[in-house]
Amino acid sequence: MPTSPEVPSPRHHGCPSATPVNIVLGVIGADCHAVGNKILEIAFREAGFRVNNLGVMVAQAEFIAAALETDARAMVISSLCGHAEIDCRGLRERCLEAGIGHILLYLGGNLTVGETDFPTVERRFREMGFDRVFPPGTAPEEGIAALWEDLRRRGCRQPAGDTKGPGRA
Ligand code: B12
Repeated sequence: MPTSPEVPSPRHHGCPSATPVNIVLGVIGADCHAVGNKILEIAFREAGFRVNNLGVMVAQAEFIAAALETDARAMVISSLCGHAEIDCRGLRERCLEAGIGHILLYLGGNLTVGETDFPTVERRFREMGFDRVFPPGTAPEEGIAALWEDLRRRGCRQPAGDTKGPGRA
């Protein structure tokens, strides 16, 4: 499965430059590791995103519903417990089915158990349709910089004003 297609879907064709960029954040699957999620929420919000933080133990369908509801440009997904491959399988395809095939998919955390060769891990998740895959312990700032870079390529720019998102917390 390639990464998100070059041709944008009818939705997610870029963002009006004056409005804040919505993202959906969460920890996927049965994973309950909560601390990094809260840190990511604060960091992305302070960086200017409107963060819809779904928290921990989030199903793929919940990510997709939230992305549709908020017209999100990206899903920023964590997986810490080592089950990322199972929990993330089919997500890109489900996004395509839902009409948000062009949404950016970011993934980070402790994605596997006992596998230390990150380039191999990264390749596997890229083949599953993730746009960016981050190794264990990646600082939120690295993800934020990458996201602005990807969004800029799609015609978005960082807004100066409203940074409050529709998140739960
Ligand atoms: C605390 C903890 C727990 C607590 C969680 C409490 C809670 N509600 O949060 C409890 C005790 C419940 C727990 C349970 C389990 N845990 Co635990 N846990 C940890 C521990 C010690 C710390 C996690 C933490 O809070 N880190 C601090 C935060 C700030 O860091 P972070 O989560 O990594 O997130 C940062 C970065 O990774 C990054 N990041 C994260 N996601 C993303 C995404 C993107 C896009 C980007 C850019 C960056 C990014 O930014 C975050 C903020 O700085 C880690 C070991 C460790 N030192 O990391 C193990 C660890 C994650 N747990 C582990 C395991 C195995 C489990 C269990 C399966 C154990 C068991 N057999 O039951 C269960 C799973 C339960 C479940 N359903 O999820 C393993 C995972 C193994 C793996 N993947 O290889 C670890 C690595 C321990 C180990 N070395 O074996 N755990």
